[in-house]
Amino acid sequence: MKPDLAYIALGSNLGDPLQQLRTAMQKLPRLGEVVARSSLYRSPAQGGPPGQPDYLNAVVALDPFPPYQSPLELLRALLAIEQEAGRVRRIRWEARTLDLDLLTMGNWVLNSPALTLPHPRMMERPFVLAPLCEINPHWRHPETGIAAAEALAALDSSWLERTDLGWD
Ligand code: PH2
Ligand code: MG
Ligand code: MG
Repeated sequence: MKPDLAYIALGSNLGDPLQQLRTAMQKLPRLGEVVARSSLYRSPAQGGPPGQPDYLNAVVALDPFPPYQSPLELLRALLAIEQEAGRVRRIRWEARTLDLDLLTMGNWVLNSPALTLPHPRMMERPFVLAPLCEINPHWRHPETGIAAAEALAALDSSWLERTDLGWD
């Protein structure tokens, strides 16, 4: 695969999560070519307020168009798509209509107030690592060299279900 692909995690657990993720997937081609997309995964909400609905999660690989080849520009565009889905930000890790997280972009390592790359919690999250491994089993963290598959194997992911829900 091309080296400067962006990997984006999609999540939703409010409203109609399947429809939210499908709509987001229809919008991502505004930002670049979607070169891979994982299955849809279901899991209980990890962290945040109790009693939340289950999440649907997925990961896509995007080859960004020139205006979005800077991580901060791509992030801005992802946040705009969240806004279109009516995303409300009040409490950390509360239920949300749409979460679009920029996981990694090429070998970018970034520690700015607006964005940390790679995503600081991605290596601890089976709902990110399993779909990432599905689309690129060879992906490695650019700083630590740890492969997504190794990180996933070291975690309990028994609570994560790969669904047979379709994107269309
Ligand atoms: N996202 C969070 C917090 N907890 N749990 C699941 N299962 N899936 C998520 O996408 C998720 C979460 C913060 O973004
Ligand atoms: Mg998130
Ligand atoms: Mg987010």
